Amino acid sequence: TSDAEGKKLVVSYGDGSSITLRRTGNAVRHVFHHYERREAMIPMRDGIKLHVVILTPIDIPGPLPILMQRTPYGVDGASEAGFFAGRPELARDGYIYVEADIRGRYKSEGQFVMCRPLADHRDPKAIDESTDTYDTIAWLLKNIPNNNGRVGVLGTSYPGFLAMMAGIDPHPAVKAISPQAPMIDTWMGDDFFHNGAFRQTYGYDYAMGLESSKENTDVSYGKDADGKPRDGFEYFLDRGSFAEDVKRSGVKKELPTWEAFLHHPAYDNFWYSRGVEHHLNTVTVPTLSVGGYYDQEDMWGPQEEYASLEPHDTKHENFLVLGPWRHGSWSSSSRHLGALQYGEPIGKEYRAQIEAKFFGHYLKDEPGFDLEDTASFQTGSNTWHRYAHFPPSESKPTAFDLCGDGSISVGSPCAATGKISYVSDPANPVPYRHRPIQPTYSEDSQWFNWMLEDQRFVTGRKDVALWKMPIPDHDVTITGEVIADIYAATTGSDGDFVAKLIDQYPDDDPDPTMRGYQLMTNMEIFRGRYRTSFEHPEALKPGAMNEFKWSLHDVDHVFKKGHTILVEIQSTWFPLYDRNPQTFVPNIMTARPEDYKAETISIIAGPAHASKILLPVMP
Ligand code: PG9
Repeated sequence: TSDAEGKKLVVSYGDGSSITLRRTGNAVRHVFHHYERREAMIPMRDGIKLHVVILTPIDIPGPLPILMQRTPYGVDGASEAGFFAGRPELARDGYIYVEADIRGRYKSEGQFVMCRPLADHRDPKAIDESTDTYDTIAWLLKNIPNNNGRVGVLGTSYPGFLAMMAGIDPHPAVKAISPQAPMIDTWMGDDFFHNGAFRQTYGYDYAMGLESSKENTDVSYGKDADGKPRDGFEYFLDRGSFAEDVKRSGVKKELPTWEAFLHHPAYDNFWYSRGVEHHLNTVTVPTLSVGGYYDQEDMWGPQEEYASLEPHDTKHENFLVLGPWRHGSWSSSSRHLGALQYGEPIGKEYRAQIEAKFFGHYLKDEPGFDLEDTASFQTGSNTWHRYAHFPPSESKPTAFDLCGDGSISVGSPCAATGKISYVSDPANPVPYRHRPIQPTYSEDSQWFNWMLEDQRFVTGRKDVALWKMPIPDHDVTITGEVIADIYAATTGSDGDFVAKLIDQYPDDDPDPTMRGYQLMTNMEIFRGRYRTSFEHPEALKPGAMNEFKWSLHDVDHVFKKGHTILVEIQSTWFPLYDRNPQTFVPNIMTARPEDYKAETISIIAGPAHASKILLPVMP
């Protein structure tokens, strides 16, 4: 409702509460309180000054806690409307809000280092994102009047990683952190590599966007002969290796992260030192990790973070929320993601029932936070579930054997043994989504929802092996980690394996848009050369059978009666991942055109070597 002049707008919520928005000039400011905005340059322990924007509500008596977000993406335009747009529940509750430019970005001084590794904190002069957070908080507590001495840190993605950094050797005022889609290890499973396979488009685009200047830079693949934006599939196929991408990019200056990709293709100390999971055993700050099952960038990070914190969580203050979200989409109140329908606004439910109450509890002693450990929105059944631990103890890893005739066998060995073979040709790789492919963050990009693409666009290709299991008479619920355990041989001396678990909807599904839809629930790649060590890759022996075992990460899904479980294995996923030449070379980043060869891959079906997918089946 609004008042007579339309200057005051009252928004009433179903739960009896309401907020007031005021109109200034012609615009209704989407604010819940009146804020004073100020900026500051805060000196760090090494003398470098970092820029912050501070928003203090002036219509709440206080004292109030501080809620902080640190970011590489620029805070200059930060306003109450901007920050709180995606978090109206926190806005309504009233906090002193601080947004900070990290070292070397936008208005902050110093040198930006991508995913800066932790320094040795015994050295009082050493700096990193953890010490910068510490020094910022020490200054804020002294300089913001009427704060209550408690600080919460939250953020999504790069800021999620920074929120985690706030919890490592934290300032004592840090009482709660919420790393949301944090990148935890960009070589193992987040933005830049997965199990050693290089995320070619993302690595190229993101480093160019962030390191070309202090502010974000747009990336373009140029135009084709008709003047249309060039298809990224062709752009990267034409160039070949990543070294050629760099050479032909037109970028004159050396981008540190491109250099890192070129010179550190394996999991050496460069990447190990950036792996946050190696530093989580001393964290005691209450932590709410949030992740999306369909997060196209940092799906692995929150799962790994929770799992690494869990063994040391003696006070039971390590919490996890998982849902079928893409990167950060819990800030939306949508009832669907692509073709996937939730039926309810699950982002809003998470924010109101969990996020706002988590910070209310730890920063203001408010009642209402009742999450024991994990909340997950289960797909298929479209229901929220709460678990005392993730995965829940009732879920049992169950072998779904991949048989020689394309069937799947559970509980007894495959009747049809043998193998399924396909030829994988790096000159004709399997696209990871419909073409044309635009730069990651460009206007027409479909990057955000590729994990939900109907896989019918590649199922049926000769280089995609397929297994099927109809579910005739009862639902199958899987909650926990999915693992691929494959025995395979290749005629080459290197190779990639991509495993995809798919829920195929029936042809008579009540929702016409979902008839026959092939929805991936889990998917992951493994680069063969890292079979025995991520640090020291080794050639595969042509023709020899080897076991390849890798995680397809967490799931919470019901395959409904009448649906079909599909498993697909393929050896290219382009240009999301660079092509494996299938000939062992010391560094794939610099592979020559003649190294790329078509090879035959065979997936073995028992009896002694049963290739399988392990599914966490619930009773
Ligand atoms: N996914 C982005 C990112 C995080 C960390 C490292 C590199 C990229 C982001 O959305 O911030």
